[in-house]
Amino acid sequence: MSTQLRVAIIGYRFMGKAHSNAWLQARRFFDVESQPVLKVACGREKEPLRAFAERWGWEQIETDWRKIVVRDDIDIVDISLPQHLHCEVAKAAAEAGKHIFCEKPMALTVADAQQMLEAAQQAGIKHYLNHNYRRCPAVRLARRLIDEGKIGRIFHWRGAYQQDWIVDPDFPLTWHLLKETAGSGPHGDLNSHSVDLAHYLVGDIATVACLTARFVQKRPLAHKGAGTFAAGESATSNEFGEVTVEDASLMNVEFTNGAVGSFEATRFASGRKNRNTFEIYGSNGGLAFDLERMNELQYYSRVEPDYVQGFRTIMVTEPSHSYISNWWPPGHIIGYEHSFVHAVVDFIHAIDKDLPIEPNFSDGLKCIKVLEAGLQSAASGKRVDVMV
Ligand code: SOE
Repeated sequence: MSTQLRVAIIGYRFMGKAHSNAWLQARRFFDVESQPVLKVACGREKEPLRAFAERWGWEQIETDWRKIVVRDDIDIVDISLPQHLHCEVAKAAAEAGKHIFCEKPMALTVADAQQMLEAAQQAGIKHYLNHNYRRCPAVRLARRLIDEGKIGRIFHWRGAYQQDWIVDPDFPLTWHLLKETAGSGPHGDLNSHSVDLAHYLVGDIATVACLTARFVQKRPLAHKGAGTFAAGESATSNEFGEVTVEDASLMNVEFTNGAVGSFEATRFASGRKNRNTFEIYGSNGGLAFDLERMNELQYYSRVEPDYVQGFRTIMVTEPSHSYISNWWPPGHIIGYEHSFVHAVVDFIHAIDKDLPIEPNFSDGLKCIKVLEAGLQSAASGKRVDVMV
């Protein structure tokens, strides 16, 4: 018998759209038992919120998130908010017994992330942290090849997450560029994805040595409510404000299994729009992934005869690849939004079958510990042990 899972979404911008689309598409393409119902959308500004709810089919709107998290007719709280708001909302939702689907990065600090995890564990709810790239079929294939021993002992991880949306010094001072709302710059926003992928594919990180840089110190103030990529039209008067996060972060790490790795996160890589890449090198082979070519995985095998060795490009669109058989025939590629649909499908499945889902708040906390150690290292100029 099909049951309903009634969803309340808090936040209606970039991630609000990506999540709404995922809630809508999940059951159209995948066999999940429960039917997600888009019950209520929440945000501070009534008019844009109403337009969002109408476009995406949310039944109701509400401007006070506190009212939403305690409603009896809500099963899931979807936190599509900037990270400085995650902790308070997640704790209240967990205390009210709601399952939580939360955007990354988990929180501003280890202390906040810890509180979120404790609240979720005490309440016994399902908690999912949306590092969506784990659910790209090519990333799933990378994990499968590693699990099958095809890469062997891993020596190297190399992650680089590069964007270029703030190279222009006139790009406005939006919330991503302020410590109070974002916690850090690309180190938290982008490296959180890369660290999560490294945890998933290589293992835990023991020590970090990091350096950060800020290239632009002041920017024109942004219009109230300006979104992430709201360039141009958002830059207001001649008033300027201080950028309080880093613009780039470079981090070297030691994994607990002896592998070593590097992470580069920047919003100043001209020409790189959303280039999330990793390379993994091991005793039996190598792997390389680039989100801008997300349907492909590069694989090199040392086990083959040397006269045919070389990196090959696997088109990850076969029915045997994760999630693909529910979409299109081979070669009919998928995109960014599909990773969100996969996350929602797995989350519903976890609730229906009472199964664990990853990444969850425990994985998120582990990630925040690495990131926080990175910032401490950048401030002190010293290598830092990651808190266990
Ligand atoms: C902005 O830098 C951003 O939207 C991130 O916040 C996302 O997590 C990333 O996937 C794309 O870039």
